[in-house]
Amino acid sequence: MSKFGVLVMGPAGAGKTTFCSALIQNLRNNKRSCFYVNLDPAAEDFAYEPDLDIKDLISLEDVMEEMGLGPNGGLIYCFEFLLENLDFITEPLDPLTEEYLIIIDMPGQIELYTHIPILPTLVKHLTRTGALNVNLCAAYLLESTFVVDRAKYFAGTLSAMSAMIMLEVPHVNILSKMDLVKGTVGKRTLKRFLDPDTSLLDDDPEQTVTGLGDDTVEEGDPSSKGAMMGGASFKRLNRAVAQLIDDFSMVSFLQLDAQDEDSVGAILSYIDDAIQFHEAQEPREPDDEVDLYGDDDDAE
Ligand SMILES: Nc1nc2c(ncn2[C@@H]2O[C@H](COP(=O)(O)OP(=O)(O)O)[C@@H](O)[C@H]2O)c(=O)[nH]1
Ligand SMILES: [Mg+2]
Repeated sequence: MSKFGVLVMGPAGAGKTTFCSALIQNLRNNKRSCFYVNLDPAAEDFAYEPDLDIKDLISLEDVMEEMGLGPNGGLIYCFEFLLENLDFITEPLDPLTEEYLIIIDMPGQIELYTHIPILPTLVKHLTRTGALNVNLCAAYLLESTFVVDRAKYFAGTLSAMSAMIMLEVPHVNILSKMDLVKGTVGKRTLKRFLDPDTSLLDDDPEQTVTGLGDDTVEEGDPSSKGAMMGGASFKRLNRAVAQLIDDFSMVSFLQLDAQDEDSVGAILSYIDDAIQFHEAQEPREPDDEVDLYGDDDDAE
């Protein structure tokens, strides 16, 4: 029996937990079952209580206190502990049928996605045939407000791409909080952000306004923010990042406004397609239909 799930990832504050709640609401409205897993050991507030919460295994607060670690080191410790105790996840997920969508809400620390092979190990465990066999899709959220800072946008896009390459599962990349930029960015410009366009670096209004695009600005302290962010090297770095993204041609974004049911529904259909959810659902037995009509007859 296969299982289906989505791993919701992205930087802190990108809107992951909000998106998870919106997904759960959407699934409920459509009479679909879901199982919500929180893997952020620092998360406190939930619109929907998680069905499984890493905090019941280990708390970040305790780890920081007892091990003398900071929040990022503490988080890595929590995940290493989780990997040593995978039954914590396996046992509750094991009985779920193919009707369920398992939603896994991740923490935002970038270390988890880029530095160490914790996530690939977890994903392999979830997807491995013979163990849980979850058809898993990753949803990587990036805040759409990044579009006002194009260097940040390309850096965020690079981190999405790095997660795609590292995890080797189907990916859906999402620009979240679209309601915040809808009125400020024109449709045509927005399109260039949805399908990352390197030429965005050529006509960056921020750079022209502040003069940061000028190679000769800011002599003096080379470590000043202005010198670093406005210098030729920074421009070359951004260009190289954008070129890399363009060369791989792997990343494009869907738009999300978590308050808008249609927007959430559209993203859910992409996720369903990526994991082939509908293909696996039990076809209704002809007998069931007879029963249904039978019920109707009874009601009349
Ligand atoms: N305007 C707007 N704010 C959002 C949206 N999604 C999330 N937020 C806000 O962004 C902040 C961080 O959201 P959260 O879901 O906790 O992010 P997480 O750290 O990625 O889990 C919260 O204050 C949310 O209310 C959205 O679609 N639109
Ligand atoms: Mg969260």
